[in-house]
Amino acid sequence: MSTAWLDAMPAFAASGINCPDAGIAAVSSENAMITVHHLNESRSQRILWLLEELEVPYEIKPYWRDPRTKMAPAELQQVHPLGKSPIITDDGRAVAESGAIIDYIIRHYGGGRLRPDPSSQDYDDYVYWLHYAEGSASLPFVIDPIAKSFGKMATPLQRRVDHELQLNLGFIDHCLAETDYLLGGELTAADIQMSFVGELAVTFLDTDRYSHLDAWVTRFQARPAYRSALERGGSYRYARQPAA
Ligand SMILES: N[C@@H](CCC(=O)N[C@@H](CS)C(=O)NCC(=O)O)C(=O)O
Repeated sequence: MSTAWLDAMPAFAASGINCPDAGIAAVSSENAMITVHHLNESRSQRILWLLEELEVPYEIKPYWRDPRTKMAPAELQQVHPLGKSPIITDDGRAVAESGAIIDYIIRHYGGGRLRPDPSSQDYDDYVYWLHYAEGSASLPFVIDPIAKSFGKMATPLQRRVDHELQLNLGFIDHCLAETDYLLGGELTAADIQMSFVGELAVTFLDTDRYSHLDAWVTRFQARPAYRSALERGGSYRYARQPAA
């Protein structure tokens, strides 16, 4: 495959990244502690939560969205060419993409915690949720505000988005009907990966019809590790106040 397009993109060229390494790039590192490249009000909050649950030491390098465009600063492209958050750096490598980061942290630092036994059927479900969160469930939430910004012109698209939102939220709600967490009675990293979808739902939509999902968000947001991550990460509009 031609890589001529790389030359046109300085951040890509500088990183030396090619496709097989696209999510995991070599970086220089002087300290061994995990650094979370954390964008305010973003998906990277869940990585802080995971590290708090595991009690793994980490440091935060904060980045701030442009107040007008809401985009991440260009500086984040120095860490990974796509410049999206979350990214972690650890042991001389940058790992991007929430699901890949969670999988990496669980494998390297989890010590068997927050995941089912890899030989069990539950593990297949666990991998499903890790992929489903960003591969399918988030997509209608990303398209929804774009469709809305086009107003009436986007009515057919909006109908499709509304259908996808209902389909996915109905599915997640159904999966939580009889258990506290996605894989049963205990929190796993699958809940952490899926948490952003739940938080988008309770923040932007009426979740009366999705009471199990709503209760799950309330439940995980009350966890001490979740609250510690909030304190460390700063302002996060998707966290509800715990009931008094
Ligand atoms: N699927 C990616 C999505 C990454 C992503 O789009 N992150 C958003 C924050 S929630 C971002 O960096 N937005 C700023 C920008 O696009 O400039 C993941 O889960 O890591």
